[in-house]
Amino acid sequence: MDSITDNHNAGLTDGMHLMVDALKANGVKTIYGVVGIPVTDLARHAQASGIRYIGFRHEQSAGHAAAITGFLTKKPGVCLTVSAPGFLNGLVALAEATVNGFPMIQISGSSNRNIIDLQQGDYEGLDQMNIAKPFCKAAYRINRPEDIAIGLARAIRASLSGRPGGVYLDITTEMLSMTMDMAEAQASIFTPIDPSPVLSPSSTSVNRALKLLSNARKPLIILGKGAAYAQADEAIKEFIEKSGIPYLPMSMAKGLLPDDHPQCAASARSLVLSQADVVMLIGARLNWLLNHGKGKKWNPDAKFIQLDICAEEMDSNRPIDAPVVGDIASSIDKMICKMEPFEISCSQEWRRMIDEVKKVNADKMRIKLNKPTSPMNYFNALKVISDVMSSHKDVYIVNEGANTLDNTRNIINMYHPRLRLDTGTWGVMGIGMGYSIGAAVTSGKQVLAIEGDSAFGFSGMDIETICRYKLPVTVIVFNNDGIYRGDGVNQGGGADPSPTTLTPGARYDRMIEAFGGVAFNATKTVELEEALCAALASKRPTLINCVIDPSVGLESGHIGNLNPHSSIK
Ligand code: ADP
Ligand code: TZD
Ligand code: MG
Repeated sequence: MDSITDNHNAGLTDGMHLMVDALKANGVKTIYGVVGIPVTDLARHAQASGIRYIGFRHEQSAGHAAAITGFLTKKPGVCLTVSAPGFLNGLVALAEATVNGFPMIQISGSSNRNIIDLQQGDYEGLDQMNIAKPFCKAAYRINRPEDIAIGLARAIRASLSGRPGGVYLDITTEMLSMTMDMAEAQASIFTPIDPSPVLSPSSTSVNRALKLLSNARKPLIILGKGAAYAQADEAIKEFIEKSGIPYLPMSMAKGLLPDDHPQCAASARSLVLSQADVVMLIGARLNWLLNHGKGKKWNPDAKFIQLDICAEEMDSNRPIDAPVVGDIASSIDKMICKMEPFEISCSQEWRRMIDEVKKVNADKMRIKLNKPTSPMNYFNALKVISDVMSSHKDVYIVNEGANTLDNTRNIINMYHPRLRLDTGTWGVMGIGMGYSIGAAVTSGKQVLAIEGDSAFGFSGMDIETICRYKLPVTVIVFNNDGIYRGDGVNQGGGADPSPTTLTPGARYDRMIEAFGGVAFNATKTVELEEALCAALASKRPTLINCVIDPSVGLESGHIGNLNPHSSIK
């Protein structure tokens, strides 16, 4: 008989059991993590209690899986890590979730407080809660089992309310084994009421916004991933269609309305940014991704309306003429209700201008997509993928890299909300396998990850996780032998490869064979098409090594202008 059973027999429970009971009572269905001291038994017990436990090869991927679960479900995804290094590995994902506005909770085991606080050198000893604080929305430590329910409620509420984000929850080794009366413990469990309360904007702010919009000659709506997160899809569509205003989807808002919608201005981006006179941002920040709303890409006289739940976001980069602070569902509903007397519409002339540019750009793109090359380039490879995916519109697309990211975003149309998951606000590498696993586990649907060869390397080992859990994930590695390109030169003339060079001719497909997955090596478009069709039909874990010309990528993809320009060469 083990000590846990002993405790149960004595009418006692302990911190570890109570933590699992509280998670379960709060509707946590999945925990993503890596086990070790002091949380191995917690994961075992979670699994025994009916919570799905997905064990990863690296905590960063587990954290990304939790973050994307939060984005997709509007409930915090949960990631479990061990102390010190495990905690630190997960912290990158927690910080990214916070920057992206995705609700997640990183629960980490930690060492004994008395040793930590006197810096006496415990096993994996680190003052984790204080380290986590600057990287997340909130950080809490639970020191006693009787505080578990409150600690978890605080974490859930902090992750979901206002602008969502990452929360750190520290559970100490000693707390996990402290005992408590079973009946009292059960009575302490509760679920927080209304953790992400409706925030209705003031009528004054809505009227101000509608008035501004009614005076616009060249209005534009920009949809961001906050709009996607809000799940107000029908209302957003209604407002856009009733108003007739063209819209630009930010990367993860693609598909909120289908990319082939007549009002979509994605392929006339430069025109609409440089000419729009009133811009309405819905769940999108004026950060670097929109050139901070100023500079030569923008009409200097443009006026801005911003719909956001976060009041302090207003005026962060430039003055906002009509701030509408509220949750997007309430804000859009109110705008629809009040729009009629304002006679919001869009001039045919503005729409025609946009349509003309769209047509010119589509013609230019068609030429690039249809030009055969050997080896393949980004365009003809993505043409194949785009054609195949047009009959698999409900498949998630996970996407990272530089050229691989930018070209995929432009070429692969999305038709449904929240199916495109990518590098997000920081534009970082490493989300690939974590987001793929999180999306597959949460939705039960198929995922296609389109990965640069460098990008894939950041989380590639977790293809073992994909194979172990038999997830319907296909990974295409755009293998151009390097970061941006594979033809870099060592400028010192030595034998070492250049800083951007990766192993030439690497066979990433062989990696998945080690774990029982399906492997393809595609050197021609016809091989790529066959491989992708087979992968989607089989739903088995598959990796396609897609050989791309090493000499066709752009330095930093479409953001080469952000590289510092050294005056000394
Ligand atoms: P993108 O990168 O797609 O432009 P951002 O991440 O910059 O989008 O912006 C998302 C914005 O959406 C954030 O400012 C966030 O506060 C806001 N937001 C998130 N959820 C909601 C919501 N439910 N209601 C209103 N605003 C929201
Ligand atoms: N490290 C992290 C965590 N994030 C980053 N964004 C980078 C490094 C720098 N970086 C980029 O911004 S893109 C990229 C790196 C390393 C990889 C680009 O190469 P790729 O894609 O093979 O993934 P392409 O198709 O060759 O451009
Ligand atoms: Mg590459």
